Amino acid sequence: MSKSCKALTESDVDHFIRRGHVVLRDCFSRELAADWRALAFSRLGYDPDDAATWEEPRVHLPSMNRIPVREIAPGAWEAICDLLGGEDRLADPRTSWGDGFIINFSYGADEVWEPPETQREGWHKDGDFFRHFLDSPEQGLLTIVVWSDILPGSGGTFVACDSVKHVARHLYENPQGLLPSGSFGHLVSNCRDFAEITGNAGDVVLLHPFILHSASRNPSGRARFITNPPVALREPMDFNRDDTEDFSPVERAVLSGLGRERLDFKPSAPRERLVPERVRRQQEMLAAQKKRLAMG
Ligand SMILES: O=C(O)CCC(=O)C(=O)O
Ligand SMILES: [Fe+2]
Repeated sequence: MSKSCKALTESDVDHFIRRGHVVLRDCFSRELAADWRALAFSRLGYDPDDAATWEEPRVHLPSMNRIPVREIAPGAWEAICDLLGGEDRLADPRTSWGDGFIINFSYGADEVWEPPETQREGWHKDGDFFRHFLDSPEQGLLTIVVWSDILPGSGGTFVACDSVKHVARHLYENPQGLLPSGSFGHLVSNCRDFAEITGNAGDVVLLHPFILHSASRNPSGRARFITNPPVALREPMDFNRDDTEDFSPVERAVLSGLGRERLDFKPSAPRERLVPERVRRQQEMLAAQKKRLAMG
């Protein structure tokens, strides 16, 4: 067992360890979601009521506005701290969420919609900005913040709930670290337990950082808004804590996936920050959008 949680029940934590995620409903204001969605349409120069103006099928916006998670969604913040072993293990107590939306307007709408079990493309582990090790601190948790109502078959993220152990084994076997792109997606062929993230604006899904996931096709005609902010740890994960009760649920899931009670893991190469092409593109996008808004 781990130390007691503030927000999550024992059954939430069990679910997180077995299926790599926990869904929290009604965590933040639907008004904030509506305001930031409306601003996103203005930033893009798209008409929210006319899908013919939605030029790109899929957009990943830079953030223009940010608010600390503890202010937007205090309950979700406590749950995040629970899964990481307490607030003092987080890199930044003022970790924020912003309006850097991943908008799925109509991705793959001209192809046949497939369920997660059979969709083969797009599976990945998040974290395009660092070299990945078993204990990496940069992406302590993956979150899906739901900013619009998402019905089934409408672009909700696909999740491979049983991917944590496969990713953990792959990272354990590669102590020199792995580059994010292309290193993990193939592991989805080992997975059998899939979910589609549906829900309402205001919901938050907290996922293990080793969860493989993929964008899905959206033939619904409704724009789907999420953000995917990482939560960084202050220190690398520790699979060899003196007291086993001090393991966070995220660490416990890794140990359970490896079939170990504890593990003295040491990376065999230096940690490395990467600057993804995405960041440069988003800086350009932000400058262009500020100009468009200023012109009214
Ligand atoms: O759009 C989605 O549903 C998933 C996006 C995603 O996983 C990503 O951009 O890393
Ligand atoms: Fe992702």
